[in-house]
Amino acid sequence: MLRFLTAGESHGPALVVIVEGLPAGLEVTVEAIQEELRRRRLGYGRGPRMRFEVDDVRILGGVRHGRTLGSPVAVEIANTEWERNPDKWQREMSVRAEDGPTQQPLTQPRPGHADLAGMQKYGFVDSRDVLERASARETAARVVAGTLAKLWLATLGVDIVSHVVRIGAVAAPPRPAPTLADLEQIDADEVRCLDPDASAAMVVGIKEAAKDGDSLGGVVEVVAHGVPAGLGSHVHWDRKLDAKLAAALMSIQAVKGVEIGDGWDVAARRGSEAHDPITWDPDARTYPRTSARAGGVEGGMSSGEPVIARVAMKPLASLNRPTLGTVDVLTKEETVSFKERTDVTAVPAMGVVAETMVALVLADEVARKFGGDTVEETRRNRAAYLAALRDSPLG
Ligand code: EPS
Repeated sequence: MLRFLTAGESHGPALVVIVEGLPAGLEVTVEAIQEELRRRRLGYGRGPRMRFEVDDVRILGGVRHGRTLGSPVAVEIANTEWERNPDKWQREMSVRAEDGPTQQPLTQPRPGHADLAGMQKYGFVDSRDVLERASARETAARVVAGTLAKLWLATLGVDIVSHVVRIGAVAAPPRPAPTLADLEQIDADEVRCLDPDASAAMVVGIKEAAKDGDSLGGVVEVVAHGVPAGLGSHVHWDRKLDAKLAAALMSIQAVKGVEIGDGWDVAARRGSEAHDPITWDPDARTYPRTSARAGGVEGGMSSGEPVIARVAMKPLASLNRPTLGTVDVLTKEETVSFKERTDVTAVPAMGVVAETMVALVLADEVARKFGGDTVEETRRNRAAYLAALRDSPLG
């Protein structure tokens, strides 16, 4: 339905993304894409790259005079590192055999990174052949795809926000799910956290980890508002909305856990305290729930309530001061891994990427349920579904 592919390496010339399945007539600007990419660069604790990386965007196809054509949308994001370093990255990452290699191979894989398994799987002795693609730089291309999905969803009254609820040992106190109205405040905060005290403590934690050359993980919450009841399905394992969200969120670099609604916590409760009571709204002729424990998904389908997912990111496996033991794959000597420039934490940015992945899953489900070759047709189909629901015996 809606699908996308990315290509490109972190220090290569560019990332590219192709998004297929968008309807015609969607208003798209380079500025809207750049704004989302700017949000992805946010967050205290990012490395030096984020200060000079500009995410130079060029739309190569699928958009004419500010609107999608219904054809695949192709976007290139140039890598500033490549431009700036003709002697280093342009040679190191050159596609021509005669240009390389220019550096010693990286033979001491970082524990917790894709390095070693990737070297074994693809037959490389230089872990740069793995890490350049495993890098979270790739999420810039996903955010471009996600911006297009968000723009489409916005025409259907769906919007998505994220905020940071934990970095390392510091957790923000529980609060109701944020809405789009909170986004400005979230993005203005150094770590994209709504609680000022927690935010300040998170920054202190990041500074301490940075001093030690260490890294920190954390948790973000993503919330989608305006999702109609009935996206996804209970009828097959691979049509369940929560399963799709979990897979999409788990695919983000360094993510190790995803929960929908109260997730792990409900396992410890009794059934009478684990589900969301159903009420009736006679004006809207809908069935609001009085709590959000299920995170807006019941039986693999959206319930009409906000869809809420939490995403846990491990501390980045690249350490500014490597201390974890590894083995040099050529000499078999025990050592510590090679040093690679890195962020102390990327949790605030991961929230923006998580919004992106939720948007792409929801847009795919919208395409599946409502179809439509034009933005207007999808909007009509959605309105007709909701009207039919209100006029049915259920409404
Ligand atoms: C990353 C390491 C760092 C991050 C990078 C992800 O890259 P570099 O080694 O070039 O400083 O900055 O993130 C991005 C470049 C980005 O755009 O998010 C890694 O190893 O995953």
